[in-house]
This record gives sequence, C-alpha cells and structure tokens, in this order.
Amino acid sequence: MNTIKKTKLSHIIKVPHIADEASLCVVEETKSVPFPIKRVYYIFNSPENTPRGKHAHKKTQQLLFCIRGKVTLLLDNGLEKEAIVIDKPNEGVFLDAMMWHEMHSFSKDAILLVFASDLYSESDYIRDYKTFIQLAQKNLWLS
Ligand code: T46
Repeated sequence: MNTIKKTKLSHIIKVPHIADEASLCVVEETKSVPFPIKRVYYIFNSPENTPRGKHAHKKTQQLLFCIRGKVTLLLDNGLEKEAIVIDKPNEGVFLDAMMWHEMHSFSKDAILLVFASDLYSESDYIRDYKTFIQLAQKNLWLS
C-alpha cells in the first residue's frame, strides 16, 4: 500500500517495504509513481560539499528516493522554499515541473534513485535562477 504524506511544497510517497532476511521495496507505475516512467537514473559517489541540481525542469516530473545514506533536498517554487531530508529507502519525494531544486549535504554513502517522466533533454532545464523566478511567478499568478 502506498501512503502519501503532504509537505509544504510537495508530497512524499511511501512505497511497500517487505522485510524478510533482507529489505525489498517496490516501486510500481500508477500505484507509486504518478506518471509513466520514461527514465531511471541513479547518483552515487557525490562529494559531501558539492551541491547538485540548482535548476528546474520545464516539463519533467520526478520521484526521488535516497536508497542509502542521506541527502537534503531544497525546494523552491518561486514564492516559498522548503528543505526535506531524504534518508528512507521506501519514501520518495515527488518533484514537480517548475520546482527549483538543489541537493546538499550528501552523506558519503548516499545513493539517489530517480524515476522521471521524460527522457533526458537539456532543453527541459532552466539553469538560471532569475529566469526561473520570472517564469515561476508568472505561472503562479496566472493559476
Ligand atoms: C535531480 C537530481 C537528483 C544525462 O546525460 N542524462 C540524464 O538522465 C541526466 C539526469 C543527466 N545527464 C547528464 C547531463 C549533465 O551533463 O549528466 C550531467 C549532470 O546532469 P544534471 O545537471 O541533471 O545532474 P544533477 O545531479 O545536478 O541533477 C539531476 C536531475 O537533473 C535533477 O532534476 O533531481 O539529478
């Protein structure tokens, strides 16, 4: 059973965790991931003091799991900010489009596993913060 925990700017999806001699977590399209999965990637060996992210995606939605270790995720929708510590292999953070995000304070052993709604495309990135703020605030005011 998947449960959903609301956070200020997002929500956390808790996927089934089967504990026998080992731990087995299940991520299924539709039940756990609110979009068709087009891409899966993972990040490891990230230096502790080197933030990653620092961009927003125009269209891509993602679900982020820290399946080992710990990472702090900073979210910013152009008006409000939120920091979420992700450190539970069975809890994924939904990362919507048009959400500026940064990953900080990677523990040495951290592994991020990410499910994405689209194939990789650099044209989907907004890497300039000022441009993001202008677009995000325009979108928020229009909605
Ligand atoms: C997010 C975090 C967790 C590819 O060629 N294919 C891919 O699917 C990805 C994700 C990246 N790349 C290349 C593009 C860049 O040359 O790998 C390099 C680093 O990519 P990026 O700047 O996307 O890496 P991160 O770790 O800063 O961010 C990525 C996601 O973009 C981001 O949305 O949540 O991982």
